[in-house]
Amino acid sequence: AHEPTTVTITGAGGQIGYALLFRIAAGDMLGPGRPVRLRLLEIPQGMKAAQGAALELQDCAFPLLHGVDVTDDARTAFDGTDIALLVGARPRGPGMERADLLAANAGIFGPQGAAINAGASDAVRVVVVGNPANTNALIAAASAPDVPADRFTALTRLDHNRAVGQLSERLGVRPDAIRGVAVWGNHSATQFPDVEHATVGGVPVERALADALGGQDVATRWLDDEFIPRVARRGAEIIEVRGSSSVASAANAAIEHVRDDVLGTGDDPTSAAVVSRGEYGVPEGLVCSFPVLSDGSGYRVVEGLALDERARRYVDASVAELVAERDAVRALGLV
Ligand code: NAX
Repeated sequence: AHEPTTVTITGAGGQIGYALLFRIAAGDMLGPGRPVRLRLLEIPQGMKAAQGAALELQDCAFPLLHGVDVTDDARTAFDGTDIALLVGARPRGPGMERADLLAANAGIFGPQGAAINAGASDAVRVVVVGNPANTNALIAAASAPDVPADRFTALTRLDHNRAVGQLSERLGVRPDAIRGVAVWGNHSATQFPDVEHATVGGVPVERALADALGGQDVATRWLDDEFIPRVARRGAEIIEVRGSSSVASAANAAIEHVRDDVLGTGDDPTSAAVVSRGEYGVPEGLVCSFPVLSDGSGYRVVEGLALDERARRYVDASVAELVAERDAVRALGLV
């Protein structure tokens, strides 16, 4: 039998927190054989919501749940933690400039990185969900000098799943027939959801699209003018239609991100933002989304894929945005 895994969730009193907690406690993230201990971190204003969720967790009587602690102290929340999901973040307020947003979030992710550095388990894995996710992860990693940087990742699995969902609908196939989709770059409107190496039922997606849509040119136009913008702006579409941001789909993606990181992807790549080691010419140290595999010991970038000129343009544009964000937090002395 496994010892309980300690899982810390920040922003646990928020919307995504509420969608995450019950699924993690039910075993959806680490599997049916792994008990969990939950640590819920909130700010004072969010404590009641987190405490209420803790009461409801008790009322589920989940057999895998070995305890829930609610705290507004980061050191307590991350003490001995094995897996940290950093969800709570400062949203962009009216009139807030990008530098203000980055600085406000550095004020959250810097101290949380330091608390992880001080007390987390030696094997800790961290995923940042709160936006701007990539740069928040960069700041957290920079604030945790004793933790290997590759333990810090940021969530682009929702973008990945959105891309698979769009292809599945367009091609009239089940999502699990599609493999090899990759999301590159920043979790933002500049991201590049890439199908160049993707297959559907073993056939290249680009060929299947050309067959379905009536030619290579039509397929490329659909990718450039409909697919990529729709995936990249899906968050805004959800807000328009639902009247509220993505919650259950974001929680689902975070659970799949951690599950695949910890239990392994098998030979089916997914997408995650990881600390670049210079792969594909992405500057070292940036937290950038790539196609990744994990054998259970953490995500590694899938190397050696050919990027044509069109793909290179998309990747470069999103990486340029990541560089600008990094330079902005550097200029503020935050990394
Ligand atoms: P909510 O506003 O519902 O919840 C956020 C919670 O975080 C609040 O309860 C707040 O009190 C808490 N919080 C704020 N600062 C904190 C701190 N320093 N320590 C601990 N808790 C703190 O937002 P929600 O809808 O749950 O979204 C959370 C974050 O996820 C946002 O930053 C959002 O932009 C981001 N998202 C990221 C996605 C991704 O794919 N990477 C997709 C979904 C989502 O948009």
